[in-house]
Amino acid sequence: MNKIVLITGSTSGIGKASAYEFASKGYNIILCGRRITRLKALKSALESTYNIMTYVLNFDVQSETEVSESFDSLPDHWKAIDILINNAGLALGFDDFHEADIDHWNTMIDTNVKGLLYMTRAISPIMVAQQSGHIINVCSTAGHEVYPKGNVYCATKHAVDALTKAMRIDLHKHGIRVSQVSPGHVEETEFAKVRFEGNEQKAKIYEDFNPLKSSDVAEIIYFIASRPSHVNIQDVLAMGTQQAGSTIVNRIGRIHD
Ligand code: 8X3
Repeated sequence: MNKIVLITGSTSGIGKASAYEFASKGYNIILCGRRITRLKALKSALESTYNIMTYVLNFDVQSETEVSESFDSLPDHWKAIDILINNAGLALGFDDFHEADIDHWNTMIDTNVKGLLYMTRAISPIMVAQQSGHIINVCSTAGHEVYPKGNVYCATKHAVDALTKAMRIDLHKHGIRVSQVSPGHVEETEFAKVRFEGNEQKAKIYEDFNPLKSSDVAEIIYFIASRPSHVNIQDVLAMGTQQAGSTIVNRIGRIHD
């Protein structure tokens, strides 16, 4: 019986790269996201390339009702989730605090914090009943440092860091591992496009250095998940070689291409 991994935000970026990474290693995957056309395309691509099964759940993690109804709708054998990857998250806006858009703040808090809470609250009881499981939260370097105009995005990722620790404290006695990955700049994602609301010019933030790729982060997540059961990697803080901090980037060109 293949292990089951559930990935939120699986239709793009780190979530999609993780779906490919785990599929290539023989996991069955519950693909979660808001965009049904992309979910169906991903399901068909993964099943035709790898000898695995996938199950699509189309919902928004911001809605507590949608989260619990989606989880309840899973066939029983799909509910035995081994790994939960809380990947869904976004940055919206890049403004000084006094000028920021409160709707942006609400959406980031509802997705990055409350969505992660709803998912974990729905799935952790199954892991407790199994006395095994692994929760991997996608945090950020923004969960470890605060940078100008990052205000609420950084606050939500600091919350993810606190929740990773809190989950581990409460769940480790049930044999459940709780880990996180904290990447810096990552390309092959919609992060910049979403943060700058489709403004292609502003979203060009990776042109003069090599950031991480979404597949680099997916490989780290798989490494965390594939350690022997007595090993729990608590956090992996990773940046591209040309980055040394949230605001410290060697923008001399893409020297690694
Ligand atoms: C993504 C990294 O520095 O843009 O979470 O916040 S950063």
